Amino acid sequence: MRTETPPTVRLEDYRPSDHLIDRVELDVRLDPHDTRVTARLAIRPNPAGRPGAPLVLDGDDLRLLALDLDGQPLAPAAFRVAPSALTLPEPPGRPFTLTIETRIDPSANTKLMGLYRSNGVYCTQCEADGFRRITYFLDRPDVMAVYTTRIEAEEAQAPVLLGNGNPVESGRIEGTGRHFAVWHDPHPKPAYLFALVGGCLDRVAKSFDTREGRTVELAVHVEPGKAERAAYALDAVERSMVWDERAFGRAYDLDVFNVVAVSDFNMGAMENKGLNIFNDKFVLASPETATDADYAAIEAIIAHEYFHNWSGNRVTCRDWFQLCLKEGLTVFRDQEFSSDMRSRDVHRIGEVRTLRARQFPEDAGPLAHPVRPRQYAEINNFYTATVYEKGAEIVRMLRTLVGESAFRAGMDRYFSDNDGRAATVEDFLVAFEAESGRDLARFAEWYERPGTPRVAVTGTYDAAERTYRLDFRQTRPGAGDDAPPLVIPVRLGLVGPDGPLGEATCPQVEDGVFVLDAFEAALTFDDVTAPPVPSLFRGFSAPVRVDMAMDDADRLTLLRHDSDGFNRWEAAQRVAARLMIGALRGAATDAGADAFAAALGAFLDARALDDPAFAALVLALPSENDLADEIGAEIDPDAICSARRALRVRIGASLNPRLRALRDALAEPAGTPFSPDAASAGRRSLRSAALDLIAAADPADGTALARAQIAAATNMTDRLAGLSTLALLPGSAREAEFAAFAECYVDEPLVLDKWFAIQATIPEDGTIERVRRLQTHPAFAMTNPNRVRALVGSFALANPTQFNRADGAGFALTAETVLALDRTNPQVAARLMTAFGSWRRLEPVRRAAAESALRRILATPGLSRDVTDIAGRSLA
Ligand code: 0A1
Ligand code: ZN
Repeated sequence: MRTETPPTVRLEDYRPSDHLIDRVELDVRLDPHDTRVTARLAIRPNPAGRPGAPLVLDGDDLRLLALDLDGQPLAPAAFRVAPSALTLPEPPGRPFTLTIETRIDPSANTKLMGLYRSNGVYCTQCEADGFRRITYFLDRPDVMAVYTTRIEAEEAQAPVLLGNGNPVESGRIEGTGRHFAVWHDPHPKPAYLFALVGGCLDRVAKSFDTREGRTVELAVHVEPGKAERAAYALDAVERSMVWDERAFGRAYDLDVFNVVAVSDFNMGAMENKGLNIFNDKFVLASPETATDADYAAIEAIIAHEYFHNWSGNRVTCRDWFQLCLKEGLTVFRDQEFSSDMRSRDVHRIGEVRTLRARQFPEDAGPLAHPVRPRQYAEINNFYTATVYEKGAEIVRMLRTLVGESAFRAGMDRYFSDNDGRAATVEDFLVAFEAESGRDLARFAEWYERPGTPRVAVTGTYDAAERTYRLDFRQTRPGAGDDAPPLVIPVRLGLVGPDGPLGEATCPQVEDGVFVLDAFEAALTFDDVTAPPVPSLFRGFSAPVRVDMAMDDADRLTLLRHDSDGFNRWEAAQRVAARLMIGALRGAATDAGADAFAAALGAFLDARALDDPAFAALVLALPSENDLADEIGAEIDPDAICSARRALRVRIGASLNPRLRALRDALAEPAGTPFSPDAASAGRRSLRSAALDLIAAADPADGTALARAQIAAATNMTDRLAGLSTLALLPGSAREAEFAAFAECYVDEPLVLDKWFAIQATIPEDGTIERVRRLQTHPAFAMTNPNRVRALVGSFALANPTQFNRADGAGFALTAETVLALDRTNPQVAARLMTAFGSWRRLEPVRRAAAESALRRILATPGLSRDVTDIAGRSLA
């Protein structure tokens, strides 16, 4: 560990590699502490590189054992070696083979990058730059090679040996207790997509025929004894394959597709070619251990990693600045998949909630960056909501602009023109320009600057002319004063007192979309027979903040009558947010809250049973973090929490009989088998949303109902919802249920994560002590990223009142954890640090406390590059 001022990598400095590697033959002899890797690399000068340039292979924490060039040991004067690079100052100016033997210790690899052991299973994580921890290499995505991998291990320790591509050969090495497997991947790939796995694993499998006539063996591998929990993931793999063939014409291209679940993993999952490696949280599911949200996340992440096979693997990124090219596009693809599997409106609302909860605050704080960043000190810190989620929104806007059919044709062209290549954002846009005939040069600006745009809108009705005029004005906070206007697709329509005003027309609106491409623009609708309510940014057609003065009554008209599901939900959210923010500024009235409750009641009467999932979202008021984001400055989380609680109490009281009736109507008849499908999940979510509001207004009743729900629960969704409701109701019942839960799931780490998380998010003063106590619980481990995220991550990112305590105790707890973790796993430590991302928007006392915690972190000797980067940018 060393303190370093991280060198900055800049997009403008990109140049092609001076050398290329065409073929890699790896021989990996696995051993818990002394793994030997022999890499035979077929290297040649790159015609596009500098002639005669030295060969500098990347390394990280490696020990070199032997080095040959074309079969001859290299003289010591012919190379230089360090743990972080292997240099041949004068490599041959012709193709040659370099054979490198290195030694690594997978058991000591606590960073979980490169080759490591998770619960005894050997596995790898190479994105973004982990391959250099396995062997010296040109570890950059534009160096693409064909890999053959021989894996050898003690058979008792690792009976299953998996690699990229197709299996070629396997066998025992007689008399040694060892065995081997050889895998060959015919598709050239960058090193970040390399993977291997060795361990004791059970599996579920099935075969799948692609529409191109290839029979593929699909398999999901999990820890012994957990195979039946892998069935849902396997089914999701198959559904993903079918969907990508139909929706994007993309078929799978190998004979096997393996998914492996491991328990120690820094991120969600990884799309290694033919061998996706997953955090087990996103594979394992049974009704007793996984919630509906878990099932949905498994489906989405299985799909995401699978879809990368084309968007990321067949077509990869030229450099890490283009990360959104694979990630934004693949998120868009997995969102579309989930929307097709589930309810599109409900899914869209979920996508926007995530974007607003994670990306908007990032874009408004010190860690803001463009979707295509122009520089980085540590690339692993750029797997962000901006690159992923805002990146996906850009693809969605592109589809809105060019239309469905040109979009699909553009995707086909992008894949075929760039197949087997490392591409750029420009390569992506060119494909859509060619298919749509539209100049996308100005649209490309979306990739270039940070900040969430604002669009201010005013509407004017002219009764005499029967016209309605909308004036738009866009601004780009955070993007710089010279930022040009963005091309913003505004999907919109007008709504009257009884429903959408279909007859109103406007020449600039085509297929319901107006393209705002100047700082200011106006629209006029004709034939508007009554004062309308505008429904703007339907389906959240652009990732912007919309400022429009509109009274609650008009918004509630939208809740009732808009044809757009997203905007119906949005209308209720806006009213709720206005009421809560008004209350904390002393400007809201009880009458406003009561009118809102009445409107919600009418809405529930009319629609709740038709679409329970949607109704549950309407009842879930904007979160404390949503409100903080909207307030934007001088934030007092305690005041926000009280204002939100007060509105929930009022609504809960006013709707109590209805909510109880709804719960009864939605109760499942005894003996109904559990199904994770969207409709069943929707009914469960509305029942629990109702419980939550009942409990807010009547804690005694809420406690009784929550306990009854827990006692009667036949699945984790209902049980956990009961426990979450109880978590907000201090008292002995809560503690008794917490204790009973822990006892019941003592051997289920993923379930205990939920228990850690619920307790870490209790908005009470005692939570700090509770979290400290839980850090010493036998089930907690700083070495496991899921445990850390469940306990400390939930505290720092999802408990605004306690993380932001005015006495600084929340910041101190988080800072201590970050510093302790940084010694073993800097990547996860750096992620935890992002909780400080909104510190400048706090009121002065909290702001000062956060700043001093940040300064303390930054001043700590021996800090990793990962944490130095986040702390440094947070304070800049
Ligand atoms: N590419 C993966 C996410 C991922 C990124 C980085 C990792 O290590 C630093 C690991 C996984 C995905 O998008 O799913
Ligand atoms: Zn991805």
